Amino acid sequence: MRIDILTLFPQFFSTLLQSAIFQRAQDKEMVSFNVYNIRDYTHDKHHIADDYPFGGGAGMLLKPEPVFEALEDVLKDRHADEPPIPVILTTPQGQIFSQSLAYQLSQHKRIAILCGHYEGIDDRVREHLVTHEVSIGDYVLSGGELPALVIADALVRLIPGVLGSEESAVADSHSDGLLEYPQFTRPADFRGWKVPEVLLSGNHAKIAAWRREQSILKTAHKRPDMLAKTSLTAKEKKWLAELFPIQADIGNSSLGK
Ligand code: 6GU
Repeated sequence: MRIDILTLFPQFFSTLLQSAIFQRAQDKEMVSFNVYNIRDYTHDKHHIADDYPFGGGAGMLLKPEPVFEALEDVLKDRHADEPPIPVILTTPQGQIFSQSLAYQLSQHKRIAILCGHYEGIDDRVREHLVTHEVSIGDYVLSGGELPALVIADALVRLIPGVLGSEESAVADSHSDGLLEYPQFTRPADFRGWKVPEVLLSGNHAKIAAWRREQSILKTAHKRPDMLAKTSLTAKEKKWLAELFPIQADIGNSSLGK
């Protein structure tokens, strides 16, 4: 997968590029990551990329010309027979990022992420260039760079082969609509706190059943909203309804969709 990032602050991205997962993914050529400075696509002496809003108001807006030129330059080597490349704008007005959107985006060979400008961006960019507007949550950040890093990180770890074992991405919290079950390593007894007996039993079927049960319980406790969108078996629903009579409807996958 190729991820192209367009930003006014390219220095933001060096940390992520140096992380172990990204390094390995790039070394193995499973992902290539390119950062472009929008300011490089200005033509004036001072490389000005923002301007005052028409109609007045506070703040400066990112100008359309350097953004269009930068994206056109980045996307120009796409062949006509290749699928369109998603262009993601990070903005607090976007759809909330989720594991399922991460998964959808990770299916593309290429994506581009345009980092939103903290004060705003000329609306013609959003209208004519951007294919997805994405927010990472209901709070305000100073710019779209951290959201772009969040999105890139979530995508890269979904690319097959990037993580050590494929299993670790599959078992992650959220991947099956449930939170991850509790995990333990040695010692089996730490300060008198013992690891659950079943995990030491060597009985893989029992361990899998325990983990599934723990995932469901943890999700019911911490994120009942997630449980409403996931699929549970009839037996699991009955068991859960006995434990949580008040949420008798949880786990009915038709509800949350
Ligand atoms: Cl994508 N941008 C900004 N500026 N703030 C945010 C956000 C994005 N997502 C949540 N808050």
